[in-house]
Amino acid sequence: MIGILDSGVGGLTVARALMARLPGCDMRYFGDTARTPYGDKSREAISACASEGAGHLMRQGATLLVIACHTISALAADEIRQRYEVPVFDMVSVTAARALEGSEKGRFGVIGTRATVESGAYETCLRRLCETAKVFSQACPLIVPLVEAGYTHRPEAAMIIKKYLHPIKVRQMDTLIPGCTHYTAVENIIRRKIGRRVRVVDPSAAMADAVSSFLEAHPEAEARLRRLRSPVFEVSDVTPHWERTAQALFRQRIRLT
Ligand code: DGN
Repeated sequence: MIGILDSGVGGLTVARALMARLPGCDMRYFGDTARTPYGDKSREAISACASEGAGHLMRQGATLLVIACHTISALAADEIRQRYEVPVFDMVSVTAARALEGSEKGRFGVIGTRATVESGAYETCLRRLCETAKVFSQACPLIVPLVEAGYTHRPEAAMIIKKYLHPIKVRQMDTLIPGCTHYTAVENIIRRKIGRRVRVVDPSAAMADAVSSFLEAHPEAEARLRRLRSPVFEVSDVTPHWERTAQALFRQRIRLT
């Protein structure tokens, strides 16, 4: 089974892309809605919460882990990788690699939660892959609450996103990394406000491609993932609000357990 780990329900945007790309694979999602958001927590708190979530998925039988949350990927991926022997995919490595593939000038704008941006994980990863990469990062802490409040179509959302993207536009970055799961829900606004000249990376598609290429190259791993039942969507706290938000982000009716 592919274990998909998230801090809440934002990772469902990644789960959706994975499930569309790999319909024959067994998948189980776990989102920590009881303790979300992780984006304003310390490294220690994020590591502790994420380790519990990863441990839970491993006990349920995961043979491959997808960290479908940029904040966990930025702050706790190495720890999770060290602890378990299964292949672990994280949003930061996969998205940074995809960003580099199509960048002409090597100038990257990164937006994400406060924790992701302050960790410098995207900068580190981009520079490891390309020494001359120029990276400018901007924390956008208001976007997650706007999305979770269902404000995606309100003018307030567009105004706030425009303000956040302004410094990236001014610095003439050629590629934008929307480094947070929730930004998929406001992708149209982001594209409109950043302008046509900037390429916007799709982290969920990058993750679906990365896992599917890995499985093509490792048929023995794929055999262990063969789908035996419907996907399970588990969260640590179920409320009507999380059910509504989950549905909006997954864009389909799902049952949270
Ligand atoms: N899933 C988180 C991320 O991708 O960074 C956003 C939600 C949160 O925990 N703040």
